[in-house]
Amino acid sequence: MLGADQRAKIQKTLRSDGPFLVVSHRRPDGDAIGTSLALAAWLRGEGKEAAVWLPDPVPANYRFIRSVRQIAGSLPSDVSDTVVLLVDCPDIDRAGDASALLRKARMIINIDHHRGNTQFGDLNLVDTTAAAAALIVLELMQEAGVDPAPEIASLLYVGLLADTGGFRYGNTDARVLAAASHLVECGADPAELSRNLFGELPAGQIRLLGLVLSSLELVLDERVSLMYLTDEMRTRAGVCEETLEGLPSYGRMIRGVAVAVLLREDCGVTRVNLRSKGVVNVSAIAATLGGGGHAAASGATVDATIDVAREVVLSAIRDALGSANL
Ligand SMILES: [Mn+2]
Repeated sequence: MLGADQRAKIQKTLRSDGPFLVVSHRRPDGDAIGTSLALAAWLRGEGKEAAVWLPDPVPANYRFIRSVRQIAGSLPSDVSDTVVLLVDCPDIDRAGDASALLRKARMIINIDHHRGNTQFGDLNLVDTTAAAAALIVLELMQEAGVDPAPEIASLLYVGLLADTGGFRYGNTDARVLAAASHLVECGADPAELSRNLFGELPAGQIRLLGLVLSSLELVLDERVSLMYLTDEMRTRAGVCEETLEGLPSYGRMIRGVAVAVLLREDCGVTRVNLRSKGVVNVSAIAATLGGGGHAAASGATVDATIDVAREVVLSAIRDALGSANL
């Protein structure tokens, strides 16, 4: 089994007294939020002290999760006695400004599934074949002989749903479906959780989706789709932030498109989301832009206006498609 030695040490640490602090990455997604809360709830269920802290606020579309209220508003000033568990975090710097403090923890445990994880922990459980960090935490629970309580099962199910796009992306495999089945047996409600995650949107988000879809551009022999999300579109739709799951994935649905790009204006910089059908490794493209992610879903930030970013991104994609000989 992957990292058997590290696993055994992590299980031993999880059985210790703690205290524990669970942290995930900036701009938290469903896997980061669900997995962090699930891990802390498991530890608390075992009688340990376990808090969750996230470097950015939980987006509105995840506030249906009741336990997000338990997320700490601030970090403790001293973590020298604390075991810090970083989940879904390829690098400790992804925890933002807190990373300097977190490095002073008694112990750092790194539980992640991103390729390119920097193995920054004192103990590292990095399984890049896992569809979600939630899957790794579930397997730790199963290994410890624990069936997740319904609340924990639901949190882990949210992680699986979010990272597989509702069990549709290329990372959907027998292992993640078996895990989902087990979580349903333990009390997760698949229809309700899917509806909460993908089907409970304010009208403004649908208006914004319409504007983004209308911006579609096909380039490079129609193998690359580009869509844009600008501040002007947010104003027209009457929303402050986009909370649509899978917004970057629409361009990938187009027949013949190998790489889908969503460029989002964000406070003077441009956020770049890249999606592929698995043939082109967009995590390598994101890496040339200083970002990262997975083979079929990655992202980067370009410190430039959306027009300049468009040229930078297209040039990186042109190089990648050229060398992939597609
Ligand atoms: Mn994840």
